[in-house]
Amino acid sequence: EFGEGKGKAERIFGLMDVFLKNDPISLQKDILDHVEFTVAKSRFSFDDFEAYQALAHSVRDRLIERWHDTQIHFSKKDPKRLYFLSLEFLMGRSLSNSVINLGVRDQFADALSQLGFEFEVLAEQEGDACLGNGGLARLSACQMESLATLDYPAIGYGLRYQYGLFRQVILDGFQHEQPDYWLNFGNPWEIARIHITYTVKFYGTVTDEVLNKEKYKVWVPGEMVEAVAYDNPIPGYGTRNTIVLRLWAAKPSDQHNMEAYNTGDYVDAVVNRQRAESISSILYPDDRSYQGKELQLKQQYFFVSASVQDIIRRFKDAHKNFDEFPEKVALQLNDTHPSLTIAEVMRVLLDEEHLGWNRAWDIVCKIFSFTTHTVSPDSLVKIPVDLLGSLLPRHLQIIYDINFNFVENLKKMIGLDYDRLARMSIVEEGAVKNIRMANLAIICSHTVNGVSRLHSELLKTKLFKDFYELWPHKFHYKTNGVTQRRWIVVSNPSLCALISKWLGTEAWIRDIDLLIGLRDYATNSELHQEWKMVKKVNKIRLAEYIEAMSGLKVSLDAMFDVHTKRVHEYKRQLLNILGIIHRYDCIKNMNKNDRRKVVPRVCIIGGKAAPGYEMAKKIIKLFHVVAEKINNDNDIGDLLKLVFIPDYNVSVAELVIPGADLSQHLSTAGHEASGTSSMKFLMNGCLLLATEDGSTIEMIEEIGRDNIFLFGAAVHEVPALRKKGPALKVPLQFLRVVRMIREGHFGFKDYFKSLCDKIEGGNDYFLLGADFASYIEAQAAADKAFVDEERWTKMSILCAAGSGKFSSDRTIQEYAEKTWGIQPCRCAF
Ligand code: GPV
Repeated sequence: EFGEGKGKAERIFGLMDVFLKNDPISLQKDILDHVEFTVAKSRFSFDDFEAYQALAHSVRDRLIERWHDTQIHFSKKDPKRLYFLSLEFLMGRSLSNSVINLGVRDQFADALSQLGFEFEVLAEQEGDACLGNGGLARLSACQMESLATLDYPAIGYGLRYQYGLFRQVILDGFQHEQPDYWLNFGNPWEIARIHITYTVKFYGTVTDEVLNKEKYKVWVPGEMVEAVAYDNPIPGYGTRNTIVLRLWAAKPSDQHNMEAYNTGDYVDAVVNRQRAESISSILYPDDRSYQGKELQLKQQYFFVSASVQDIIRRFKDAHKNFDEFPEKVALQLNDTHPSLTIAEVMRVLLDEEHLGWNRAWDIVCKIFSFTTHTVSPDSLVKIPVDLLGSLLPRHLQIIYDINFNFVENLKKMIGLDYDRLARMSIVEEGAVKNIRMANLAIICSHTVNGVSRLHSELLKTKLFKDFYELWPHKFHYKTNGVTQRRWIVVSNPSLCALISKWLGTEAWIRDIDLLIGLRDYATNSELHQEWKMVKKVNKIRLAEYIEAMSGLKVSLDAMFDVHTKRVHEYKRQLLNILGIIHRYDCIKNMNKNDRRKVVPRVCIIGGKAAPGYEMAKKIIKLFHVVAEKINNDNDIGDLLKLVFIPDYNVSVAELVIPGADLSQHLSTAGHEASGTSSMKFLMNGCLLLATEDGSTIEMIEEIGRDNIFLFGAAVHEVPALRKKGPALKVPLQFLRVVRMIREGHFGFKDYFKSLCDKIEGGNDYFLLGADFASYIEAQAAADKAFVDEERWTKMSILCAAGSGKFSSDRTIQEYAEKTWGIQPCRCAF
């Protein structure tokens, strides 16, 4: 005990300031202390990177302070908590977002300038945390930020990959992948919790044992690995609440008995143990496909088991009776990847808590909700039974038991419709027997959410039709959203200031519906001037980046036309390239007079292809060869410039999106579950050229058809077009541009043959030919609008004004109220 007479807590309070101080002098002292004691550099000599590190650590102190307060508050109130389980989080950089959410950005900027540093310059020192692939992973990050801002008691769980998504390097126009060893320079944003560890078991056998005359299953594992927690604080905006994203890292287990008979054995044994770390070492770079690899399954279970142990430990700290579990715990499965959680919770309740099947099943049915992010059956995780049985023998038994009960009940409800029973069964029969994780997730979740209205309709009528007919009440949707803190306040400070000025308040940063107020000024010429200035500032920033990266100088008068996202055939980057070739071809064939009317464009493409996705890699190469030709054609000059932005990630997006005039979202209708980049562009007043797919349909409702360039077949037209096969009529212009590629106009004739074959002669699954004419028309409409500056600016203002629906705050509130049943729990200090 401390002191005499006084309690320990009081004494501790007496020893410290209650809160860290945020005046410029205190901040300077804190930063210098971190330079000296954390970074271990002299306070008289440190560079930008060291200054960034010290700065990050002083911000981290403030995060920890608030997070502790939030924890204490949550423990006291004991609210129902949301556990958000996702194998991917694309957090990007943390510094700017943290200081803005903590409300200390200006104070830190002042303190730094007095020390001779510039905040923005130091912020550029930070690397990206790329622990995810694309939209799904960035959505998780946006949702965590909204959960914190809206004061929800939530915890995110994920994996602490040592290697994030590969870095994309372009050599000779080809994509190459380099490992992203992002922890090389340390990570000030995480807190290693070396005491929070759990043992995760693999392999082995299951035996029957009797305890108090009851039979129990006992799993004797063949391998054990430790999971160590790394906590990443997520501060809310305009609140003291700071929640945490807990990421698990694999470490060798101490429980292993090592028998060594000689030095060689001993060294081998230690090296083998070290292999345990490989479980969390690498993020799989193929989004939307599970390749049946054992390591990937191990990864999923490692993550699931550690998270479930942590959740149950927290519950048991405050509760004795598991019947209360559903009142305190909501488990959100982000796609099928974490759906082993269901079997794991069942296993713990049965084999470790001995609740018996009926009680355990009753609890499991009340706690899970599942969100799917795809329309394609190929993206659903299926695990070969043999693989699952060897790695997780007990889980396979449990899944079989769940399936047996389900199928027996189903027979009573739908009779002996064997085709339908086979489709709905968790077990897929065939040459290789598989476990369908989506079926498991649907059967055991109380709610299945889609990510846009259209997506949800497609789930009900196609992908999960059988289940929808059985349980219509389970199926819902929450249209995705993105956080305006990251996507306006952090990434577009000029626009942020402008919006606050015209709305007369900063309240829209927490309450995005206020953006609608901009509509009142959509034709105000003063706003128009300022709005154009903001766009210009952002275009200059982007142009400088392009020049630094590629040496290419681009004209600021040109339309910056951006198409950035993962490269996929269904997203149709190829359609964009064919359109560019067509544009080039047209310009080449114009007389001088007509050329004067051409709207100059800078066509910017960026995005990674999965390393094994051959067609996507060819698309990247095609863009480069076309760029090579056009950019070096003196005849064309500034009328058309092509730029590939390599290694597109969150921080690059923060730079690119505010600088875009037009953005493209070209997925074949019915293929993009939602799409979220479109929301970021919309908020930043960038016009959209898009198909009526995913969330775009809802955008049309918000901003009106007049303010978006739409093209292409609608969802209901797609099947008929496909059916036509080789008889499908495609425009001559389309055949002409494909022929140019085929005949080697851009070189690499043989290499691009398979690509051309895939879009001609009835093989054009994604309907590039069918949509080509209307795509070119929409592009012409965009050109026409762009030359009418006043009209364009008005459209741009109306896009931002109408983007309110697409905030993740709205999404999260809907989830909280309708799916998770959680309440805000605001930490009031
Ligand atoms: I399944 N998505 C993704 O990024 N990776 C995946 O493996 C799968 C889906 C995306 C969808 O393609 C987008 O339409 C959607 O907006 C996003 O997930 C978030 O829901």
